[in-house]
Amino acid sequence: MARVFSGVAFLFFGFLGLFSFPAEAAIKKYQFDIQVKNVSRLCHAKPIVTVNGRYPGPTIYAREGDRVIINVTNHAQYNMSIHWHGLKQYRNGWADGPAYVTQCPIQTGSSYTYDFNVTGQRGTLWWHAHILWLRATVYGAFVIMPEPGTPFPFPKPHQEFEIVFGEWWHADVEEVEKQGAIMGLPPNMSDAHTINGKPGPLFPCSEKHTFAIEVELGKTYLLRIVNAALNDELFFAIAGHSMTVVEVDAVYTKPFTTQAVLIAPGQTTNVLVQANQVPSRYFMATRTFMDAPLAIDSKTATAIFQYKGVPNTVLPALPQLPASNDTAFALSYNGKIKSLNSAQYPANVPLKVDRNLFYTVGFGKNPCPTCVNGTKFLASLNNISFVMPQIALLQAHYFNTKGVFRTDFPDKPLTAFNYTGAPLTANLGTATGTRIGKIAFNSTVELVLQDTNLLTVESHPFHLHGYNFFVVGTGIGNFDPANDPAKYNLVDPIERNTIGVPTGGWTAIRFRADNPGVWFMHCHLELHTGWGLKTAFLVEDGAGPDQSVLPPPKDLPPC
Ligand SMILES: *[C@@H]1O[C@H](CO)[C@@H](O)[C@H](O)[C@H]1NC(C)=O
Ligand SMILES: *[C@@H]1O[C@H](CO)[C@@H](O)[C@H](O)[C@H]1NC(C)=O
Ligand SMILES: *[C@@H]1O[C@H](CO)[C@@H](O)[C@H](O)[C@H]1NC(C)=O
Ligand SMILES: *[C@@H]1O[C@H](CO)[C@@H](O)[C@H](O)[C@H]1NC(C)=O
Ligand SMILES: *[C@@H]1O[C@H](CO)[C@@H](O)[C@H](O)[C@H]1NC(C)=O
Ligand SMILES: *[C@@H]1O[C@H](CO)[C@@H](O)[C@H](O)[C@H]1NC(C)=O
Ligand SMILES: *[C@@H]1O[C@H](CO)[C@@H](O)[C@H](O)[C@H]1NC(C)=O
Ligand SMILES: *[C@@H]1O[C@H](CO)[C@@H](O)[C@H](O)[C@H]1NC(C)=O
Ligand SMILES: *[C@@H]1O[C@H](CO)[C@@H](O)[C@H](O)[C@H]1NC(C)=O
Ligand SMILES: *[C@@H]1O[C@H](CO)[C@@H](O)[C@H](O)[C@H]1NC(C)=O
Ligand SMILES: [Cu+2]
Repeated sequence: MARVFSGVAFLFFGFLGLFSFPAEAAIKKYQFDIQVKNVSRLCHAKPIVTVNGRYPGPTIYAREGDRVIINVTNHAQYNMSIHWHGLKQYRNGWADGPAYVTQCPIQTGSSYTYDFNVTGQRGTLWWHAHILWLRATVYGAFVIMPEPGTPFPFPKPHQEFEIVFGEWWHADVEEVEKQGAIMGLPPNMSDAHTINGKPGPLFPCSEKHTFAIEVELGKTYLLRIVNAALNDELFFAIAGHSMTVVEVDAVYTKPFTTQAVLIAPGQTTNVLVQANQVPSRYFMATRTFMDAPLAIDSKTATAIFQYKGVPNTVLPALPQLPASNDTAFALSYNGKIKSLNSAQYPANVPLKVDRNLFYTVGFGKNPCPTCVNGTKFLASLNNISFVMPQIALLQAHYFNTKGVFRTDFPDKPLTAFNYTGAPLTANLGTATGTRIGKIAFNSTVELVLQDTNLLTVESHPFHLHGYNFFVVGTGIGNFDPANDPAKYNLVDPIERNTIGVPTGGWTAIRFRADNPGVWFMHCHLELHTGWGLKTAFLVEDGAGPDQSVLPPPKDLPPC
């Protein structure tokens, strides 16, 4: 099958220039050299951490059933690890990547080989650095084609494009993060949003840095959209064109047509676009969605959707994006996303729940004598702000090393309160600890994530490693255990790996804990993760021969 790529940075080791997939499941090998490169996007060049000198990094192409082997060699000054976001890594947390959760970081000058099978998944996922804020520049798409001979459950597109959103800072991102930590305040916002690493012409000195795709009248295109931004949920639209959503987080959806897509950090969305308008140049644009009472970041990144034969002198028009605070659009859009739930791709929602979990999401302020105001912001689940260990949790679990973590994370808050009631300014102190929940192998789990008004309500995209989950319910206000479960969708809820907890609301997810290991769960807003909005699940081994964590690879980085 011939595929045509446009402008997107990629490096396909071993298959360079030859984009035909073998008919059989295969081994796909990649070399990732983490290296610093001087890059210019706005008015100044600056050194950034990259993979193979690319920004964004190379796209990984695999087929369902393939084995993927990626040798990551770290030439940068930071110790680093890479996460393959959304890949399930059955029994193989060693290849998942979050630093100090499943592995210690790959030290400067060292290599680590991520070796995993892509099983039972097809669609768009992505990869990113999983330590500090380094994912600001270290990220790329991960495309999984269906098995040979298996078509998409939607019309075959003429061509595909990856559309990856990011954030760009003028300053060194690690300095920005460090300054925030020292002051105990949110670090500076990014200076630009980007589409495939390019901000587009609405930013100063950015004219040269505009991503464009060329389309032909009458043809249909598949856009594989990834939100790799650190802190912003984003709207996306194409002037004059509607989009049909067909997949999210590598799970097929019931197709629906929309003028705009909403995508949270960590999420992916595949849309079909028909080039059926007057041939011209049209802007594709992305801008922040933020409906909490906080500063709105109104930066708009643009790229160009250009019909073949139209000269570059034609000025494109901007699409109409929903208002930055359009809660109604967000709720309606998310409500439309449902699993395809066909015979071939069923939604196997757990109907019986073995373990009920209820986690509140909150902000707090703890004393910090060295900080500007004597306090620093924290974020917590069930009032526990997670403290990163010095040894990876999975290693400590596998080798039974004591004292690294506790498995007493509470199943529900110690004290119930009016979670989303009037702004809570009392009780803002937050407990801290390396505490995780222990889950029996193959048990079914329901987790309700409840936003609170501790300091402020805000929406939080939660990401679970090692699993997809079903989003069985969501609502505004406080979860009502007596009445809300009756309204759950247990038939065709969407299955995904990252889901927004709405501002001042709740989301209920279900999954079957059939993947043993230690799996990170965190808000995918890097700001909040850094403040401790994270924990992990220790899923115990099963009794069967193929139900335990695999032995670690020999080159697992030392701590
Ligand atoms: C990066 O490029 C800028 C502008 O060309 C230059 O001033 C700066 O010295 C370069 N930095 C490095 C580390 O090469
Ligand atoms: C990984 O790449 C590094 C640098 O090229 C090389 O030295 C090392 O041997 C490779 N490791 C494996 C397992 O191929
Ligand atoms: C990288 O890790 C090693 C071993 O833990 C440590 O000695 C070193 O300071 C770390 N480097 C950085 C830049 O944090
Ligand atoms: C991947 O699949 C191959 C072939 O079935 C198997 O030998 C190997 O152990 C698998 N690797 C992992 C990490 O599960
Ligand atoms: C953050 O922004 C402030 C105000 O513009 C600036 O003074 C400071 O240098 C910035 N911090 C970093 C790390 O760039
Ligand atoms: C959204 O923001 C606009 C101005 O930016 C404001 O007029 C409007 O009241 C806001 N809507 C809501 C629902 O907060
Ligand atoms: C310190 O607190 C005061 C009062 O809450 C606030 O106005 C000020 O902005 C804070 N300082 C900083 C640097 O945020
Ligand atoms: C929670 O707070 C909201 C807003 O103040 C209020 O409307 C609601 O009645 C409260 N709920 C309970 C159960 O107290
Ligand atoms: C959170 O824990 C801290 C420290 O134990 C306590 O002071 C605070 O009241 C708790 N807050 C809530 C909302 O439970
Ligand atoms: C988990 O439990 C389900 C339902 O009892 C069963 O069908 C499935 O085979 C079990 N999976 C494993 C890996 O044991
Ligand atoms: Cu992640």
